[in-house]
Amino acid sequence: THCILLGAPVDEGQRRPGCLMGPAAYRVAGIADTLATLGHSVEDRGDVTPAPPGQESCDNPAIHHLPEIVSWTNALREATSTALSDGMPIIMGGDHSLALGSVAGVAAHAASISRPQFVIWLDAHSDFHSIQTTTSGNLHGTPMAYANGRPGFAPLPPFPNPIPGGNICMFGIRSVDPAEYSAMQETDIMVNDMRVLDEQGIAAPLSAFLDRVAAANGMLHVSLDVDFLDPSIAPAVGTTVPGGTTFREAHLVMELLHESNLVTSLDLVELNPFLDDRGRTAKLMVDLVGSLMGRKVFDRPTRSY
Ligand code: DIR
Ligand code: MN
Ligand code: MN
Repeated sequence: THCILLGAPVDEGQRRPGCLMGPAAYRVAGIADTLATLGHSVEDRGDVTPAPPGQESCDNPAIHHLPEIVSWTNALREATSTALSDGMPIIMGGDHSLALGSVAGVAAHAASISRPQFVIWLDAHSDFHSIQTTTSGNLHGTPMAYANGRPGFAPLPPFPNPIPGGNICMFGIRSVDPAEYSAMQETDIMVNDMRVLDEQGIAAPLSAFLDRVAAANGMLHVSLDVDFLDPSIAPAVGTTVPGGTTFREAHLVMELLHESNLVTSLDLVELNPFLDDRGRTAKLMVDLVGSLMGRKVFDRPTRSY
């Protein structure tokens, strides 16, 4: 695979400064070498630069840094769709508001080649607010609703070719606000919250979704939020939620995604290196990228008995 690294040092989608250091941390943690060692070609296109922010406003007074996020969305949509013509974009965040742009970019590209777009959202949160419904005002809590074509996103441009709920699968969910919950009730998004993982494990629900992607010849975008992981193994995130996925569950997700051969783009979001413990969260995220891209080291027999 030709892997295209795009740095997206977005920090304005939440209020805990530090995510802007994420792209640098992934580079220091060896993301390019990890991919090259697995036999992939790697092209680092550097950090995306947004246009200077404009004057956009909205009638929700809680909203934080809207003009900056509009600029990031436009720049990341273009960078991601361009990269997808050349290889597999890996968008190194940056907070999760970057997915307003990256997912718009992949959806626009998929529409241009008449393939359906699918998304797997690995996160403690559903990120299903609109600009109108968010009470925190943090736009990192909105990209999944934007991608699903929900109303309430002016002044962002309309999402290109909204992704139907049936093409969206969430894993790891354990923090959903009331307005997100009621909006999701109107969709057929496959929501695998932690209770589903406790009762059914990773493999069965994930395979059911991947079968749908394969049957539709879909493109699959993976959006990996650091808080998908349990805070005990991934402390470098501003919005820790207890009860996340374990090291082994997370690697299993990545290995199954690799074996499916369906993944066409990836976001790495919410890493806040300022909160990290000697780079361990950055290194874990890079190791997960390794599993997603074909590394197999976890008690996989290399011969049969
Ligand atoms: C909360 C937290 N639902 C909000 N969201 C996220 O502010 O809207 N935290 N995405 O990571
Ligand atoms: Mn998120
Ligand atoms: Mn989250």
